Amino acid sequence: MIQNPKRYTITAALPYTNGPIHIGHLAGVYVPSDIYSRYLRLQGRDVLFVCGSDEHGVAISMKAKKEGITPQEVIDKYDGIIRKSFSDFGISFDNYSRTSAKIHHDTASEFFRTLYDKGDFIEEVTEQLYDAKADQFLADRFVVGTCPKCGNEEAYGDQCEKCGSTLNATDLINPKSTITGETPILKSTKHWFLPLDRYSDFLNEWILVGHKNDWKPNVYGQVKSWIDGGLEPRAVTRDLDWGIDVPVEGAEGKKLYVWFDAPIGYISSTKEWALREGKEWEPYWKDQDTKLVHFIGKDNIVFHCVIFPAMLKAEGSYILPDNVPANEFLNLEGNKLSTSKNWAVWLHEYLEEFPNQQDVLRYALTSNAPETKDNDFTWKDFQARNNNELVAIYGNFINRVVVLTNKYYNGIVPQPNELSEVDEATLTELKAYPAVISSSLERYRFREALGEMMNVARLGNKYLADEEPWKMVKTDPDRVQTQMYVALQIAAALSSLCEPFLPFTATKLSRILKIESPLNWKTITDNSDLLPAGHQIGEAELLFSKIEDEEIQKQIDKLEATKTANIAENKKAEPQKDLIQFEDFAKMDIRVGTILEAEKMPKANKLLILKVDTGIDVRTIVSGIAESFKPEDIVGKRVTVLVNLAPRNLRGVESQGMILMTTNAEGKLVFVNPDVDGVGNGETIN
Ligand code: B3M
Ligand code: ZN
Repeated sequence: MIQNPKRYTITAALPYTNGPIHIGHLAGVYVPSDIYSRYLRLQGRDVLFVCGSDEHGVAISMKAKKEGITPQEVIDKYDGIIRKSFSDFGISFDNYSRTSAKIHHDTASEFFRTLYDKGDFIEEVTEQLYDAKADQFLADRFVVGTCPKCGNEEAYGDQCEKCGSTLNATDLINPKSTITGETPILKSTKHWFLPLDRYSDFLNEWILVGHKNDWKPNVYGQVKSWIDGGLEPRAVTRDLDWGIDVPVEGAEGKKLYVWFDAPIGYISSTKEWALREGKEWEPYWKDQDTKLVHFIGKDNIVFHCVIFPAMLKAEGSYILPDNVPANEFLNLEGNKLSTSKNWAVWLHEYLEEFPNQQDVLRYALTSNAPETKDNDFTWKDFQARNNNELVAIYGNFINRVVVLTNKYYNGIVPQPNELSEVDEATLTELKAYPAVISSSLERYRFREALGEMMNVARLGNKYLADEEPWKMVKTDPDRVQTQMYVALQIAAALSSLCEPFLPFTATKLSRILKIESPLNWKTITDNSDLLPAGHQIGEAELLFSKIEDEEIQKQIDKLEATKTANIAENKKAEPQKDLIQFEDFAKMDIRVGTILEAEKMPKANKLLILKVDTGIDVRTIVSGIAESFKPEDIVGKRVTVLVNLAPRNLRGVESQGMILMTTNAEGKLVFVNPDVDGVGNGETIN
């Protein structure tokens, strides 16, 4: 682990521009990387925080085919949406580029060419999966099949999202083309392979020995199992029509594999920034005094800890990542987030529902961040975090300090008198918090750091609750001046200590306290006179507002509707039964009827005893619909009745016929209702 780096290069995984981003992306990658970058800046460190859109790869081509537009139109649409989402949520990239940019094509091509000219690739003709019907090779997401490692039946040709394994398409069991559904054949084709096996010793030494103690266990474990499993050469080119051309002779129709070019996107984004800012890019990628940290989700671990470092090592002039603090996955209301099933909270939609409440989501996601294991986002928890913590602790403290300072002193910070022991202890505890929060952040423990930041607000609340300035303002105004001065120092410290986590709140609070720029955390540690006597603060403004049950129920209902739609969309019709002859059908006597009476069958949860007017007679029919209908709700219901079904004895009651039912998208029983206005009971249906 690098000590006292001169500068930091922080990267966040490049989002594919095949769809918008959701809370899982924020929780897993973008909020933690933004917290870390903002934190470092508040220490006065030299930080470069880069990202960009990942615009090649089969995911883009598939989206284009699905939407009937070109890949360029797909990436332009979603690059714009994603950039806006990041900006809306205060993800403070120093540069956000895109891999379709020329600077990236040039950088990635040059990188490939350097390795090619050094003879680092294996050039080989191999058998690859081919869809004869689509006349296309099947790489990556163009093929799905059963993962040979974990049995996931929806594994892609290059990776299994369930177990994180990185695969070769030919590894898949029972592969199927995602273009035509056909079973692929094998066809020869030439590709260039990165001989990962040659880097096994280097990776062992660098990671399994060198980073055994400072890389997160979930990351170290996945990398170790991958290295211990034996590294093999991996193709870094593809037979595709979308991507970066392979810059060597004899490679017509070949593109760079997206996972070869995408990580190089961090470097091209750095170059783009340097060109714009008139800076040197190379120190951020080649100076040993630079700390390089990759923020990613767990499905990207192997690409960032094995493949990209092997590429950097092969090229020879680059530094290697000091840490890759990958997060696990965030689930939503107990189910895996899914773009394809629309099971997500999309960032652009969140802001429509909760305008200007970015920090509430940042707070809730950090509080539940899947740092060591998959975790679950629920709307109820989101509401509780806002109401019970942000409103009740943070907002309440600030509101009391600002309201009382305006009420007692017209917003002017009062001159403190002699500090009591409690005052001294409180200010000493306050000055320790930058180091406490820093210690968690330096170890990428963002949930823990957030909790410590909130303890500063708790410190303020406790101080005011114990001191109760409002009770002695008339009897001992000198004491109250000191109390309010102490409380104001806590508020000032909070405006900076919260900035990495809640940047919008930090800006608002700084504006209320009239603090020109975020306080450097060293300032908070070194002295407690952050808001000197005589400083004028502004009027009180609510930092957070209570979220009502109705607002949350609306979000929960929205997800339920999505679930229903998914069930309906994914419900596969039962296969057809064996053919019958017309004579068989003619034997059935199906009539229109009306339910006259209904009651529950004693000691039988599912059964109702019905009295049905069939037009022929009024008869008893027992029906298994008690879990879907209350007796009183179905009296008078017009129904379809099979009247010549042989009577059956059900729990001592003779049932003479069958009411026709089916199930709806939620799996609930419903009546097969003939459209029978004006049709009398007894009319035949077949
Ligand atoms: N586009 C993210 C993903 O796998 C991928 C990251 C690239 S970072 C170089 O969804
Ligand atoms: Zn798997």
